[in-house]
Amino acid sequence: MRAEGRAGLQTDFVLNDQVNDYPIRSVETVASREELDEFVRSGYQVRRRLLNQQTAEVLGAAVLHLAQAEADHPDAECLPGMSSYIRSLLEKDEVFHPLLRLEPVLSIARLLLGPQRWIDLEARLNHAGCEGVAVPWHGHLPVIPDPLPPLFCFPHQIHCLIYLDRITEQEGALCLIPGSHLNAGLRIPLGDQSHQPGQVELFFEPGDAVLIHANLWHRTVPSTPAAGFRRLLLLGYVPSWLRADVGRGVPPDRRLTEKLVCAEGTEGTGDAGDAETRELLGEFRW
Ligand SMILES: O=C(O)CCC(=O)C(=O)O
Ligand SMILES: [Fe+2]
Repeated sequence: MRAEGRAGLQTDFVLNDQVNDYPIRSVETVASREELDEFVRSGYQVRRRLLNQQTAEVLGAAVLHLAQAEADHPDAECLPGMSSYIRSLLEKDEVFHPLLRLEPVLSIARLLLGPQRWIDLEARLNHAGCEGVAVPWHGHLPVIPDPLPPLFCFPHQIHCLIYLDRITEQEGALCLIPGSHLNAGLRIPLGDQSHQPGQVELFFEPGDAVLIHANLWHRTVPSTPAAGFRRLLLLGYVPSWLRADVGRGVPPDRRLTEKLVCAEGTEGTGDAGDAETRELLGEFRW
């Protein structure tokens, strides 16, 4: 990698890609060097008015529409009437496509993580008027082994949370522990919603966003009965080589591994095979 003009926040990355004649990928951002350094240290960066109010409204309506359309699907990830996750948004509504090149988030992600990224876009929705809806303390990529293997690929990702509704005390703050993305030894028990030393509480207007390192510990404060909708988009900037599908070559007539994913003798019943087999076949859930 050759880094040039760092003060001007343009970096020319030369890729060690023989096949493509060692191409240069230039990345330029409006974010300042101080902002980037601070993000690396703290693991988060708030970006107010990333989207304008009208765009937030349009995207919020699209998220609600998809949540309603999927609610009765057997694989829907929803607690009926409370909250839901909607995955693969880029495949479900073209209104989300402009987010592929959302700046300055894309250039920040490329400068800090490397230029070759793909974008995973998901949404979360909490329904209005529901008391006690919260996400306890968690990080997004809990895959760090101890001891750390010498060639371990550290799960550095940036996740951009874009709020499409106003988030006040009623909907519940987003709480973060600055610097916790660098503390793999921090172990908060599952379901913990307690106040943690040094936690920061954030509230948002529609269109505001926060970038977090995927392993920054965060949670939401439980909603009150007066809560409005809480809709947010989650953009994940994932290394382009990190994918379960190869995306080329002759596709199989039948996916024979589906047999392995189903437990022996129970194929087609929906029972899953053992966790190690599923992991070896590319499954990852948290
Ligand atoms: O609702 C929020 O503000 C954050 C939700 C969250 O952390 C998640 O869905 O992983
Ligand atoms: Fe989260």
